[in-house]
Amino acid sequence: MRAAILREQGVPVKIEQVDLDGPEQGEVRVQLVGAGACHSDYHRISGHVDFGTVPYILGHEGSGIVKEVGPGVSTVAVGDHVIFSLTAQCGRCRNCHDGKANLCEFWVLGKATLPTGRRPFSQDGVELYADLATFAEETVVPETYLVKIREDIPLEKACLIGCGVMTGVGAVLNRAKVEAGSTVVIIGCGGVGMNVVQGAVLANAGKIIAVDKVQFKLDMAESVGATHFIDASKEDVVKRVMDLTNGGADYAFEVIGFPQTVRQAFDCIRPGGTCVMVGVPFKGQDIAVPGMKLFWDRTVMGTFYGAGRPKTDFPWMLDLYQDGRLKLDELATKVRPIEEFNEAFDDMNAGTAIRTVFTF
Ligand code: PAD
Ligand code: ZN
Repeated sequence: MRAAILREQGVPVKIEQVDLDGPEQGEVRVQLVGAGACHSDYHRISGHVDFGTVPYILGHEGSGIVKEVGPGVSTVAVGDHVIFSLTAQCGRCRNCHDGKANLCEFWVLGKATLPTGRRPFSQDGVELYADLATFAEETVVPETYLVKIREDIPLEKACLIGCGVMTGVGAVLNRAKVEAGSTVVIIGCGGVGMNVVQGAVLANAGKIIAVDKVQFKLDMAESVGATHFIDASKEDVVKRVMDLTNGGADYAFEVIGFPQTVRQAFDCIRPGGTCVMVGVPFKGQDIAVPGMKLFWDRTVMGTFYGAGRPKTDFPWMLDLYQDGRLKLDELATKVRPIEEFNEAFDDMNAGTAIRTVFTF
């Protein structure tokens, strides 16, 4: 079975043959159908985030079909269509009860093993690290990481819900709770930022100001509902936002991962406004804002996974897609076989793709 294995940060990823043990208690084996290339994968590949667990099977955005269930599994069955969630949703811990499933206390992603410490992937008898491992033909995960979905939606599209859509739309609706009529700035309109734009549309925001350095991204942002556009490679972003909003936006979302652009987002908001950091910060970097500006009721907010409650949010998002009110087809700008792995990330860096979906 093929899988994309990161062996060393900064070195191109190879598609290699691996072995996979079957599911044990509470675990499920899933055959992947679609898997999206997210910048969070690239942070690991490039070394932007600390990463000790190699060799590692990459991938966290994905969808597929249940092939086998381990003992005790009750929420999915063989043949079910599923989307992978970045977080467990155990339904029993304090945060799950509190509606904060993204902070489920049984979250293990990042440890690169199953919750039991087991590592089901191996190669020539050597165990490999993995989290959801959606860049593999098949994977084994706890059932708490899977959301069963309706079967009339193509899985190559549905996979985008698992990270980019949940994070972006969720950042607006679940985390920041943007009110109708608000002015919203989105700095960084890639695979996740495009979904912040979509979230702002769903929130009935007023002006939706898209900021990017690539014209293609601004064009795409228009196609999903942004109303104003700033080319950060040519224009003074803060000044333009001040002009467009008469003194500052209500919300500004940073969706790249640089401290300078978080600061730029903060500088775009008015007194009482909220700056939301969606991008994953590079390792060891602090976020600094001027204290006197913060004093005037401004808020700086982080968001992991758009305050996602996967079992609640994925189904309504798919319903909106089916009704034409949430766009997925437009976001999946390229479909590639998993063998074209490195090319997809070249596209990401060149700014020529919103999301590439891998197929197997
Ligand atoms: P992407 O590479 O598709 O999009 C980034 C966008 O930013 C691109 O369109 C770039 O052109 C644009 N950009 C770069 N520099 C600038 C600049 N100076 N000014 C304006 N625009 C610029 O990445 P993505 O959308 O897949 O991910 C974006 C970030 O979100 C990244 O840091 C990723 O790790 C993070 C993320 N966070 C969560 C979470 O839970 N908060 C989840 C998933 C992804
Ligand atoms: Zn992601």
